[in-house]
Amino acid sequence: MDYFLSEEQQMIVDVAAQIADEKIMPVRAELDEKHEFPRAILEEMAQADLFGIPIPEEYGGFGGSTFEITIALEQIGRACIGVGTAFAANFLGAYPIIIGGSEELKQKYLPSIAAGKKYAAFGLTEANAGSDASGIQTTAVLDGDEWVINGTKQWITNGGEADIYTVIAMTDKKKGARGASMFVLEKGDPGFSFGPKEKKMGIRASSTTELIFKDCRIPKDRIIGRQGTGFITVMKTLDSSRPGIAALGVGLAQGALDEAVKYAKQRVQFGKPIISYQAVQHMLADMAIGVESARALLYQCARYIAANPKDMSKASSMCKVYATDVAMKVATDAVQVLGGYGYMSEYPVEKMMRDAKILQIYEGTNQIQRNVIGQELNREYSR
Ligand code: COS
Repeated sequence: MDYFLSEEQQMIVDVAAQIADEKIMPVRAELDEKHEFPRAILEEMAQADLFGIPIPEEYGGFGGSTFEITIALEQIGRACIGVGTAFAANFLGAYPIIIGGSEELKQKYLPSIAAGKKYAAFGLTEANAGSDASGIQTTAVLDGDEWVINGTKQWITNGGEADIYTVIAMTDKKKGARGASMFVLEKGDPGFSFGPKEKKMGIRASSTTELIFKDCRIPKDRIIGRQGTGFITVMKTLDSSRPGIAALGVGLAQGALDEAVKYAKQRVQFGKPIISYQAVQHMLADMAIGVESARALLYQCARYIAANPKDMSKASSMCKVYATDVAMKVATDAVQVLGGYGYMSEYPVEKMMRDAKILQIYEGTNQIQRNVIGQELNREYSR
């Protein structure tokens, strides 16, 4: 399929694809096995200017839209969504500053993220606040010229590895969602520590830890935007980042399809390569339809969001749900095509199937995405 990419966009695809094929694929199994953070690969990506894609030009970035970051993440996801998650989490961490940060915060933090010199992370989830994002318990209280933060964030991607953390805390519990505010935390702030690295089913190259705040003190001007705007900033951040998760899904599904076709062409049973049997061909055909339809929806949503940044929720949730459900199905079917070999870690589809599951869970479960789409439909049809 031809998606009519500009010369610049094709260049992004080529650069990301080269890193995926040459730097990530040869080491992805080892990173997974050792639960190893892919610092060397992220450094290669920084050298190739991929970190700057969604950061505005005035802060050292490339000023790309959702579409440009989407096509880069798709290529990285084709090789390994563990590495893709560690990479994408930087943008999730940077979006709150881009969306609501003061000029000073933007100048201070965005150039180093754009250069890949400092990694970023996003702190929303807590033990009792997952889908119910406004149920957070972490608090921030102003004491003179400092905010004092107390609480624990859970399952934070890039935890411990990142230098810059955008974190939401309640500044006025009585006001519910309207009483939350966002802050920039730095690794090394007094009272800020990390829990141990979580052991996960998949995406093991990415680091996941708790963020622990015990009377953590930060300067007053580290608040992002006005007090009370934190929840809206979080919602806008997730609207901005979810197409990136869809892109990791399309990439993973493409990678799984590639492996399944390659295997079906060389695996001989009953005297013929198994790709010559209709039962296998139909599975591969359905996988290919899934990948291409997910990509078409993702590209269209990403282009729509780029042109209509104030109306991104529904498009963002739609591509996230669809592409990640496709990724799970295609990865599962790829394991089936490879049969017993597919179940062994010797072939990459075993890891792809383990990895795919998180796509349906993180950055808002696919059930929450359907809620968002349903609520938008309700609003549209009430006008
Ligand atoms: N953009 C801008 N504003 C938004 C918004 C969006 N996408 N979504 C909600 N808001 C606003 C609402 O308009 C409302 O504003 P008012 O106070 O002015 O009315 C406010 O935010 C609260 O919205 P709502 O009542 O819909 O919030 P809920 O608590 O019901 O939660 C969902 C809504 C479920 C959609 C939200 O909690 C969510 O996205 N949960 C999933 C969180 C998630 O993705 N977690 C995983 C994190 S991994 S990084």
